[in-house]
Amino acid sequence: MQFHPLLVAGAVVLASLPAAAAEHVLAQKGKAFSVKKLQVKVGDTVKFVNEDPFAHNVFSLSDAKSFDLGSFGQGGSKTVTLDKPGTVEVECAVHPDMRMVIEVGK
Ligand SMILES: [Cu+2]
Repeated sequence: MQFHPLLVAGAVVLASLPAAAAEHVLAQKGKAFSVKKLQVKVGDTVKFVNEDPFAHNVFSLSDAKSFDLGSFGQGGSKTVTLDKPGTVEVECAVHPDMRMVIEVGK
């Protein structure tokens, strides 16, 4: 039995597609992040949501992901895409005690 070349090519493309990226929601509430540690995969996004009645400025200087979301107030949200594997240490420029870690796996 012979396989049609186009069918074989299609199967290869389907098999190599990455899994759908997930969105993780991470709240800032009571001058703290809702979780201290988050496990994600490369390509996933993390949505930072401010539930405090004052502003936060979430940032990271990590090699795996360096970003600065700027100051955003209550109800505001910013989304970050984790595009490299590694450890991302997340901090808040307004509240030095606010810290959490995102582990980005392959
Ligand atoms: Cu803060």
